[in-house]
Amino acid sequence: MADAPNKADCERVFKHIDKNGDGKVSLEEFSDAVKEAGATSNVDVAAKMKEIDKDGDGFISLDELWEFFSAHPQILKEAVSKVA
Ligand SMILES: [Ca+2]
Ligand SMILES: [Ca+2]
Repeated sequence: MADAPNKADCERVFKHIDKNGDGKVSLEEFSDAVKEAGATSNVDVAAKMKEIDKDGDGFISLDELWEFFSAHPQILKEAVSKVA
């Protein structure tokens, strides 16, 4: 599968989104990332965050982001092209 999501790509995107480098993505950081991706108009950021934040601690971990990108490889591809 040429389009299979790649964990190294996921890590790059995660590091890019995690602006303060504390190893987790807050709602604020996530919201900035969504804005940066230009998808502001009809994205409910808080709802999306809840969808990705499986354990509900209010932060997105690398594992949680990876799980999301595994299910949505096309979004990972777009994200990688933006941080590259
Ligand atoms: Ca952070
Ligand atoms: Ca979490």
